[in-house]
Amino acid sequence: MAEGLNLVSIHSPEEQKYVKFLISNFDNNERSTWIGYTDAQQEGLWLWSDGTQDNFQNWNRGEPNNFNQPENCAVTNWGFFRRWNDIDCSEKFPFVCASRKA
Ligand SMILES: [Ca+2]
Repeated sequence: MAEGLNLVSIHSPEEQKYVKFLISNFDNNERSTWIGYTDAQQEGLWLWSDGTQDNFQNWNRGEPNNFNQPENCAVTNWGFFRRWNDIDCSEKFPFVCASRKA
């Protein structure tokens, strides 16, 4: 990952809406897209890779389910409701990054 960049973190419905908007600008199909949410350090403890506060979640119903054990990374735009799913980190998806403001 380039210096100063992280996978995007999401902290409110407004930020979720904005990330969805960004994705739709690049992908008319609005396919599943990586966000910076992970429980790789401790199963079930979900944290943002940029170290920001864990104050908002938007999981799809039944997620996170760690179905493929492990599913330690998260995508947004999953399923009919286009919400979050935990999924194997080795899967390939587009991603949204963010940089900190100076
Ligand atoms: Ca899952």
